[in-house]
Amino acid sequence: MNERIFRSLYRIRRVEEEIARIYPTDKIKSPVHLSIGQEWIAVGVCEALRPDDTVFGSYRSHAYYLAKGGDLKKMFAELYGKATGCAKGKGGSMHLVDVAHGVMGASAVVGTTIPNAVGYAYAMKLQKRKNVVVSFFGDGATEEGVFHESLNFAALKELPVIFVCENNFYAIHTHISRRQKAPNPCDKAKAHGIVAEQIGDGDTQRLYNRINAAADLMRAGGSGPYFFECLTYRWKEHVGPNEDFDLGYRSRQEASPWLERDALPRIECLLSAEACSRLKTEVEEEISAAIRFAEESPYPQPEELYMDVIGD
Ligand SMILES: Cc1ncc(C[n+]2csc(CCOP(=O)(O)OP(=O)(O)O)c2C)c(N)n1
Ligand SMILES: [Mg+2]
Repeated sequence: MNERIFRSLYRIRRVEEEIARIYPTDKIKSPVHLSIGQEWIAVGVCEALRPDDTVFGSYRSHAYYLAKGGDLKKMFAELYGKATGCAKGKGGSMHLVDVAHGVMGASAVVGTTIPNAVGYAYAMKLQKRKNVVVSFFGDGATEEGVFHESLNFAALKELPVIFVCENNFYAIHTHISRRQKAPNPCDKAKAHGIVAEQIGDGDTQRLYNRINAAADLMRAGGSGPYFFECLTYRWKEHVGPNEDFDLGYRSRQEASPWLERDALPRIECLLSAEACSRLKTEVEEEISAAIRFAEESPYPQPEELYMDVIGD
């Protein structure tokens, strides 16, 4: 298990570092919201899911797309705006999708995929399927009205959905304490009658165990939903490949304890040197091949502009 978790964490970290490296060349044609520092949440959750379980999430999408099994070549091609991308090069980083692997699509509009996940879980329940649905969202999404409507409905109908709040304390540049009088996501879930639990930063194994237990209970016919608040920190700027400590809304001093708790070395030290180096080599080769695939792929044809568009 530790090898799987390390591989997934390392893969996401390295993919996003490569995105940050390539970004200034303008080959990547979409804005990118990096999750460096927060990857452990997607990994801890998705490692506990089955291939036919589904995830819904926000524009900060790379980590859960990859952790759930999304195709890496199609992801890089999507970022490059190429026809071989997972959304045919028309969606970019904020609209990653891989339905075959249970990644049901990201959205740039804060909070919107929470009701999508709940609706999907309602369908699962009506069809008596044993699958679990996960909804990933940030602390900012807990300020949306649709968050509360969705939690209420999921609780009322006892749906097999796991809400995962990635609480990095910021919505763009504004700290949660300046946005909310009662800034505790778990309290909001409990107010809707949902079992809620907070997980400390970088505790991948604990998160994995807790998601596993919740998913097992729901598959065995127990009622959902469940709510997990994961404490975390965004290392890079809100959108883009750089740091942003020069902006003044947060300090390097505030960030440093979070950086010290990084999940990656915490799991790496549990593996043998041989296993680490083998896994790293495999991942690096896969990433190089995916970037090559994106670079060599064609752009969409002009006719593609009017395809997949809802209209008369
Ligand atoms: C409905 C809506 N309102 C406002 C925005 C502008 N916006 C984009 S990202 C963001 C911050 C969201 O913060 P959070 O949910 O905590 O996610 P994080 O970026 O921290 O992962 C906001 C307000 C938006 N995209 N959609
Ligand atoms: Mg946030």
